[in-house]
Parts: sequence; C-alpha cells; structure tokens
Amino acid sequence: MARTRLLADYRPFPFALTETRLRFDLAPTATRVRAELDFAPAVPGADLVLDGAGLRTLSLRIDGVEPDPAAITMGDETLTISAGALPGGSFTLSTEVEIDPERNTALEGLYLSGGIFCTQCEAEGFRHITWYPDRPDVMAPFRVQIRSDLPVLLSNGNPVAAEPGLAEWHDPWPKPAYLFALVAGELEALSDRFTTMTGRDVALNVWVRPGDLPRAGFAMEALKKSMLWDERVYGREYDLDVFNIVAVDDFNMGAMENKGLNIFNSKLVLASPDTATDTDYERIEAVIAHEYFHNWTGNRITCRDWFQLCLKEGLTVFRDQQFTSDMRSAAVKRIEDVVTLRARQFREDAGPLAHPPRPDHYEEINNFYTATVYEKGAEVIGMLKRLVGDGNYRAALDLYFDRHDGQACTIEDWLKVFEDATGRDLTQFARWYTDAGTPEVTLVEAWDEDEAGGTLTLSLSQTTKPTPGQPDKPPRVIPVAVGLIGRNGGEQRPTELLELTGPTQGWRFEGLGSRPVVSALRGFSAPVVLRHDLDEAGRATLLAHDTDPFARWEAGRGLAIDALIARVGGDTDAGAAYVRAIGSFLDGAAADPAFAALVLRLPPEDEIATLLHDRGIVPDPDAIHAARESLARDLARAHEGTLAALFDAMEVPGPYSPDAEPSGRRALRLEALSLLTRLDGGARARALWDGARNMTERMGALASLVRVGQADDALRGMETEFGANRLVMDKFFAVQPMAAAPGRAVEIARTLAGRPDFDWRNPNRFRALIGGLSANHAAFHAADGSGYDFVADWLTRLDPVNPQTTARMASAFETWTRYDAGRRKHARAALERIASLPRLSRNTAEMLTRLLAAGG
Ligand code: B3K
Ligand code: ZN
Repeated sequence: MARTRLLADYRPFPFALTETRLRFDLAPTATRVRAELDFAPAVPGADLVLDGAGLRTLSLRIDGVEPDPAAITMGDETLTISAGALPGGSFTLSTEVEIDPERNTALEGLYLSGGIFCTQCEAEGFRHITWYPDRPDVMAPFRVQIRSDLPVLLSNGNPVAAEPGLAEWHDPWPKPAYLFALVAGELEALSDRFTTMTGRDVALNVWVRPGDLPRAGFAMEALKKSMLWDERVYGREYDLDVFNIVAVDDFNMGAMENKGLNIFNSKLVLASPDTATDTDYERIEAVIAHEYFHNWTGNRITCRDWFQLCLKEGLTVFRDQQFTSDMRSAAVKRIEDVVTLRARQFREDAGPLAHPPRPDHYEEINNFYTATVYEKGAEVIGMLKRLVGDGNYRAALDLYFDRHDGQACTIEDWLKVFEDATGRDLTQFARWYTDAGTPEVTLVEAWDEDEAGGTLTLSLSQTTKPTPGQPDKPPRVIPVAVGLIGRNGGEQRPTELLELTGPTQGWRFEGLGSRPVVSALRGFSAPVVLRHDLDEAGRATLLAHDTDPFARWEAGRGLAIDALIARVGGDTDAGAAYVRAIGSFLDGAAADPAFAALVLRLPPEDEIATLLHDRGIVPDPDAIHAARESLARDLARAHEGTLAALFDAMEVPGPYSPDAEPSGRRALRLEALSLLTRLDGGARARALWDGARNMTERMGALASLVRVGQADDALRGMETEFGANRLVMDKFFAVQPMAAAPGRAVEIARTLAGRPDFDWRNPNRFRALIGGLSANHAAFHAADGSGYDFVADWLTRLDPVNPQTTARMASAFETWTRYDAGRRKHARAALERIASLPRLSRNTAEMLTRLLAAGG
C-alpha cells in the first residue's frame, strides 16, 4: 500500500522524551520487551502517536494505570493515545510486548543471526522492537537491561552492571531510536585500549564468533587509526568508556553506526591474507572508519527527518574518503571514487530512479540509501570545500559541531554554518541538494595566436536533462578546475578554479605564446559529465604529462572510450592512438603501480552502454562485450612483452601486507595478467593460482580463468580448501556468473543456485550470486531475456523473506528502458511478473512502480 511521505509535511514531535528505559528478556521465539518512556508535553493538547509493527502488546500503562481503551486508536503501524487520556504534565508510559526474533528474516529490528541476537534499527527498525516515537528527531538517553543465559550481552553506552544472566547499560548521550543496538551471544573479543586526546581511556573490543579471532586484528588496527585521525583532522574525540564492534553473518548492508556498539557484516571485519583480498582490506579499513566517524557526523549531530539522510551520509562518506586518501594514495583513491560514482550514481541519475541528494518524497526510506545520497552527497561536500577553501571548510565544520551538538538537523542548518563562517551566499549552491540529474558541461576552446601574445578563450556551458518529477533544471554553481599543459609537456598554467554559475560563461588566458592542451575538471572538481573535444594528440599529451593525476587518468580513459565506441559502431580496428599511448605509458608504469593498474583497466561494459545511450545510440550489449574484448586483445598483443615483464616484476616477495604499496603492485600484476590471459588461454593464470600465496592472487587468477572457461580445477580446489568459510565461498558464488562468458553465465548461475550451500536467505550469499549475474552486463541483458528472468525469479522468491535486500537488488533493472524493443519487452515482462506478486513488500512495490513508470 502506498503511503507517500513528504518533506513538506514535517511537524516537530509534540512531546520531549527525557529518558528511555528498556528491559529485554531474550528468548528466540518469544522475547519480552518492557519499555518505560518519560514524556514531557511540548505542545499542549497533543495526542501521543507511537510507532510499532508486528508487536504482540501485553500491557500499556500511563503512570501505572491502564488508559480507557476508547482513548486508544490503532492505525497501520501506529498507536495513538488521545490527549484527553494523558496527564497535563510529565508522565511515564510503560508497555510490555512480545516479539519473535527467530522468525524475523527481514533482518530489521531484533533478529537472530546464527544463534546471535542482534539488531538493525536504521531507518525504521526500532518499531519492530517496541512502541516508540520512531523518528530521528526524538532523542533520549537510554538505560537498557538485558536478561539472558548467553555469555555476552551488549548494548549502547557504558556498562553499569554485569552478572550471570543480566547486563545493564547506560547511554548518557541522547540518541534517536535508530541508533539503538543490542547483541547477545557466544562471542569472543579481541580487546585493546585507546587514549583520547584529552587522556580518556577507552576500552575497544572487536567481537566475533569463537574461531574468528585471528581474523579480527586488522579491523582493530583500522579502528585505532580512525580514532586518531578524527582527533587530528577534525578535532573530534570519542565520548564513552567503551567502543564495541560486533561481526554478524546475516546483515542487509555493510555495517551500522549504533552509538558505542557498531554492528558489522562479517565480511567487513574478518580478514586474513588467505581469505581476504587487498580490496577487502581496503574496504574494511574504510567502513570501520566510516562507522566510527558517524559518532560525530550522525550520532552527536543527527538528522531531523529521513529526507536529510545525506546530512550524515554524504558528510561521513566524504570524511572516510579523506581518511583513505591520507592512509593510502590520494590520487588512486580519487580515481577509484570517480569510477564508482560513474558506475553507480551517474547510472542512477540517468534513469527512472533518479532523485536529488535530499529527496522531498518517498514511500519507503530504505530505498533511499543510494549512491546519490551517499556518494553524490559526498561530492557535493567536496565541491563546497573547493569553493570556500580548506581553512574556511575547517572553520565551518568547527562551527557545525559547536552549534549543533546534540541536535537533529537539516541541510539548511548545514549550509547556514558555511554561510556564517565564510560570508558566502549559498542559495544557488543549495540546488545541488534539491535537484536531481548529472549536469553536462561543455567546454569549447577558441585560440587566437595574434591576440595579446596568444590568447585562449574557454567557454563553459551547462545543461541538465529532466529527471522524474523535475522537468526544468536551472543552472547550478559548478567549480571547474582547469590547468594548461604545453605541447612539449610542461605545465603552462597551474590549476585555476573556474566557477560556472550561468548557462554559459567565458574565461580568457593571455600571453600563452603557443596553444596549450587544456586539462579540465582536474581532480574531478564537480560531479558532472564534461564534454570537451580534445583530439587524440591532446589526450596522449595529457596521459603522458598532466600534473593532475585524475586528469591524466581521464585522458587515457577518453582514448579508450573513443576506441570502444568506434568499435561498437563497426570500425573494428579503431583505437590505434589508444594502444600507442598505453605503450608509452607502460614504460613508466612501474613507478606508480596502483595508478598504472587503473590506467590499464578498460571501462566497464555498463558504462559504455551509458555513454552510447547519452549519444542517442541504443546500446547492443553483445557488440559492447565484443568490442571491449577485442580492444583488450589488441592491447595485449601490441604490448605482450612489456606486460609479461611487468607481470614478473610486480611480484611481491615476502610476507603479505595489505598496505598501499604492495597492494598496488599486486593490482598492476593482475591487470597485466588479465590482458595476457586473452593471449595465453590461461597458462599464466593457472600457474599463479597454483603458486598463489594469498587470496588477492587467487581471486585475480581465478577471475582470469573463469573468463576463459578454464577454471574447473581451481574452483574444485577452492571448494575443498574453503568449503566451510562463508566469506570465501561468497567469492566462489560471485566470480563465476560475473566473469564467465556472457553466453554461459546464466546457465552457470542456475547451476550454482541449485547447490545445497546456496543459502539464499543470507544476504551476502544472495548478493554474491544474483548480484554477480546482474554485474555481467551482456549476460544480464541477454537478448532472450534469460538474465532478466533469472534475476526476477530470485527477487520474487526473496521478497516475502527479506524486502529490503530484494528492493535494493531490483535496481539491477534501472537501465532497462535504454535497450532495444526486444530486450525491453523481456525486461518489462520480468518486472511485471514481480509486481504481480500477491503480497509484495512496500519496499519492492515502490521500486517497481518507479522502474515501470519509465517504460511509458
Ligand atoms: N547508516 C547505515 C545504513 C543503514 C541502512 C538502512 N537501510 C550504515 C552507514 O551508512 O554507515
Ligand atoms: Zn553511513
């Protein structure tokens, strides 16, 4: 049933909640929850509306007395006590309910994961635990009592009592219900301590299942680095006596920032060289940091309502990106972030699910934890920082923390601190938060040799295509960082930030002597599509000489894209300039292997489809796949010797370390391998698999073997060695449908789905296989509709069990309307089949309505 929520409908909660006391008597199928809530009226005469879902209510009292039943109205997920039944002043509401964690397969509220009780309350999960004003602007200190025979009983805040069968926790920092957490089970801790900048001693624990302790050390190190970094860079100190992290196997997303008790998907905690790849290590470090950073940006200062989600998520992503840049290579991190942004957010912005970073309506908020809210939310902050400068950014953040500590805030509050700290008017800038769509910026150059010793005029113009519900897009302020490189490779002008505010503007650069190559959108200074007709020689110059690493990488990317698009269009030999430029680049590749690995990687097929669609061409997934494969082969053939030498030279001797330097070498080695496999049929990959000394080498080798259909032995070996390790087996389920030849991938996925260890109720396993297939562009978009059908069948099956993960994965279909009529027919049929499910969840229903609306 649709229930549209509107930003415009926001009203403050008419009561203050001064304390929340909870008591849990844990039992797998019948947990009792007693709640005592101390309310003080803020608006006289208001009814008290509480949220609740799936609760068996045993009692409800106001100051110890049962109210007249006539004063209580039950709604869909609400309970209203009419004002007349409430005392005029403060009162305590006590309730007792029973809930069933074992049958909670949706993994929202209190549930069991492999015998461990755990919770997930963001966004609206707390209402599955007890009657409560489940909205982020109602904040209270919590006292929690847990009764259970299980040995470890955790909640938020500081422990105040622990005896066999009972634990009590007190969280003094007022928080909304979405930050509540409880964990109970047989767990072991890796423990450490941290002394904060003012000398407070904090106990740190990473809780895992017995047996997993040896894989918890990296997460602990990442936590300590994050705590130190936030003190050093943002002046933010931790504020409780303990900080607990718990790893669980069944989790709908990556992790959750509950106050003092972060709960993590085990794949983002557990790591050892033989089970986790370099990429896993980097993600673990980033997500541990992200959740920790939420303690200030999210918890101490939270969101007034869920429309403001990017207030905490955009800022916290921005902070975790800064952290990773500091811990590793800033250039590499920036390029990786742009690759992800284009693959996920630009794709979202260009399709039926487009929405602004701050949406103004939704049916189901869980559908808005998106690339736009997170990653574009972070880009918007990056632009703000670029526009006001680093010093002003820091001053604005200091003001934000001072002014809003303990509050539930809005994007307007956020922009106001920047206006107050810098004196800058951010009215136009605010459009980045309210307007959906990716602006297209066109750069046109005019060169006049004779004027003022050689003058270059750059004219920039912007347009943004309509998005659902937003036909008109007024111009935004777009910071475009530009530098000029001489034809001989030297930098002629350092980076300058051009602020495009109107539809079209021009800038003049005089006294240049000879015509330079324009290096535009340096550092990816704004999340826009830049159209800049740079010729092949210009791009090659930038790839060879640009001082800005992003622009350098982008120049190589541009050459690759031109080659791929020409090949898709039938010019099968296109790309000589690209192949040549990569040849020169490879000579110096060993100097920065991580960067070189990114330069060597061809754009993903889905991105090529997006680019074709942007140019008004209907993408043919088979032709795109063929073009990408042929270009990879030509590249390998042209540089076989160099690539083979790099493959050998980039071997990392000695014990494994996940640090940036050795990871970069392995990344380059595996890029070289992936190209060489196109020539040697898998010989090198097999040898690497046989001699692999860590999971990074194994997975690199395995992906190459799967691609050429030579992976049977390796896959058997993987099962024998790692059959009992869930996280490694997730990789087994993911790599096959993802890397297999498109013609075989659906059949491979079907076979995998028939295995007894395809535990599809586990979100990681489901995402591995179903997400793996949807990530294989030409297989998912198979002309006969088999890819769509496979994914739709599984979404149909998962929806009654876990709506949140189903709805999330339905976004695989977000590009369906850009393909040909035959494919569109299959996709529509698949989507309509899901939509016709008798009891479709609100989550999935909303996604399908939006997806199908795009088909006209
Ligand atoms: N805040 C959580 C995400 C909650 C998702 C709810 N559907 C994790 C994070 O962004 O840190
Ligand atoms: Zn977050």
